[in-house]
Amino acid sequence: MLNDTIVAISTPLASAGIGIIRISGDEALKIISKIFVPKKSMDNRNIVSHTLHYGYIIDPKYNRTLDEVLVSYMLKPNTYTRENIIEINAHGGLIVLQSILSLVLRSGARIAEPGEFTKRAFLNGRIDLSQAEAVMDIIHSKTELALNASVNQLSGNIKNEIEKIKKNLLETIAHIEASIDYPEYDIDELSADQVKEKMEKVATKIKYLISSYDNGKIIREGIKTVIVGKPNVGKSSLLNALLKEQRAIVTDIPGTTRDSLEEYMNIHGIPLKLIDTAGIRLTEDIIEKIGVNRSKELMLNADLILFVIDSSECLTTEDDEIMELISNQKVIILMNKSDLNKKVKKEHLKEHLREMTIIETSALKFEGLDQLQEQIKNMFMIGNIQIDNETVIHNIRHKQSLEKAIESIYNVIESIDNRMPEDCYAIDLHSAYEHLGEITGDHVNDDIIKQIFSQFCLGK
Ligand SMILES: Nc1nc2c(ncn2[C@@H]2O[C@H](COP(=O)(O)OP(=O)(O)OP(=O)(O)O)[C@@H](O)[C@H]2O)c(=O)[nH]1
Ligand SMILES: [Mg+2]
Repeated sequence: MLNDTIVAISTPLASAGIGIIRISGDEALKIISKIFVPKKSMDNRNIVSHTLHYGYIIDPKYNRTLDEVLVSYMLKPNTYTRENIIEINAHGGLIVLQSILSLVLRSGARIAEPGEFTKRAFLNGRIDLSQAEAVMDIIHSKTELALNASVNQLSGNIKNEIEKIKKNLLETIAHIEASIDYPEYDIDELSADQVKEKMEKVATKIKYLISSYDNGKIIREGIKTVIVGKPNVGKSSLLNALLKEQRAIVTDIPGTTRDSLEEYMNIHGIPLKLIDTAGIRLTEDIIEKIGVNRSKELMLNADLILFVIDSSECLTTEDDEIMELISNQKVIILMNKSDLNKKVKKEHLKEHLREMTIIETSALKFEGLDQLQEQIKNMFMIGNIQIDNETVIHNIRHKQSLEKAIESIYNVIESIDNRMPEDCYAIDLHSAYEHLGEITGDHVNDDIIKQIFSQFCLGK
C-alpha cells in the first residue's frame, strides 16, 4: 500500500481564499506534469526541491483550464511523508477543488484515507507513533496549554523520554541474556541487587510520567465542574456571576432550570467547563424528573463539584441526599446567599462532609467568587502546571501502556526479592520493553495503528 500515490484535499471543504490539494508518492511528479502548465516552462528532470511555481491546471482531455494555481514541489526524502510531495494551491471553492481532485485521480493517484499522509510519515520512519498522535492533538487543541503540550510531543519529548527508558531496559536485558546464553564467556554479571536498583529507578520514572496524566487531562479537556444543589439555592445565579453575563435564567421559582447548560471560563489558561444543572429534588413533573436524573449523572462524571446550599435557610433532607451522593468526589461547598441572615452552621456541614472546603458566597452581590477561583486553582495545582520543560502524558493510550510497563517492572522486582532465577524475570523485562514500544509504535499491531489514524482528518 505504500507503493502507490495518494491525493486528498487538505483544507476544509468550504469557500475560502485558498484550498490545497496534496499528492504524495512516486508518481506525484509524473501526475503533475500531465496536468500543470507552468507560466515559465520548466524541465521536469531538473526540478529544485521546495520551490513554488505559478501556472494553470489544465484538463488535457478537454483542454480545459480548471484554475490558476501555485504548485509546490517537495522532493523526497525531506518531506512530510518522506515521499515526493506536490501541493497545489488552488482557489478555495468546493467545485474547483473537487474538479482538480478528480483530475488527479484520473491521472493515476488514489484517494488518501484519513491520516494517511501522517501514517506514511510514521511508517517511513520520519516520526514515531507518539509524534503522529501529536499532529492530531495540535489540530484539536482547545487551549493554549494543550497546544503547547502537543507541540512538545511533536518535537519528540515523549519519544525521547520513552527511548531513554527503553535503552536502559535493553542494556539490562542484553546483559542478562548474554550471561544466560553464553555461560562459558566471562561476562561481567549484573548482580540481582544491581538489576533491582536499576529497575527501581526505571519504575520511578514511569510512575512520574503516569502521574503527569492527571495534569495532562486537565490541560487537554479542562476541569469538568458541575454546579449542584437543590432548587432555588442560586446555582444559575452562580454560573452567571462567574461568567459575568446573564447566561442562565434565574427566577425565585424553584425548578427554574430544567436542563443542564454548559459554558467555559478560564482560570490561568486552563478551561473550567462549568455545568449548571437542574435542582435536585423529588418531583412528579416528567420534564423536571429527566433534568434531575441528568444532574445526578453529570455529578458522577465530574472532576469537581460545586455544591451550593442556601445558607439563609435550614438544611433539608434534599441537601442530605445530595451530600450522600457526592461524598466520594472533589467538592467545594458554597454557602450561598451570604448577604442574608445565616441559618446554616459550618459545623453542621462538617458533620456530613469531613474533608471538604467551605466558602461563603453571594451570587447576588458577587462575593466570595475570587476565593472560589483561588481554591480551584490550588486544588488542581493550576499554578504548578508548567509544560514548557516538562513531559506531560495526555493521551490515555500512552498512560495505559505505561501502566502495563510498570506492572512488569514490579514483577521483576518481586522476582528478585523472591530470589527467582534470571531467566524468570527476563520475560517480564521483555514485556515492559514491549509495552513501552507500544507508545513509540515499535511494538504495536496493525489494528491499533489503523484505529489511531482513522481518527485523523482527511488530507492530513
Ligand atoms: N439574596 C440572595 N439571593 C440569591 C443569591 N443567589 C441567588 N439568589 C436568588 O435566589 C433565587 C433562585 O436563584 P437561581 O439562581 O435561579 O437558583 P437555582 O439554584 O438555579 O434554582 P433552580 O434552577 O430552580 O434549581 C433567585 O431569586 C435569585 O435572585 C444570593 O447570593 N443572595
Ligand atoms: Mg437554576
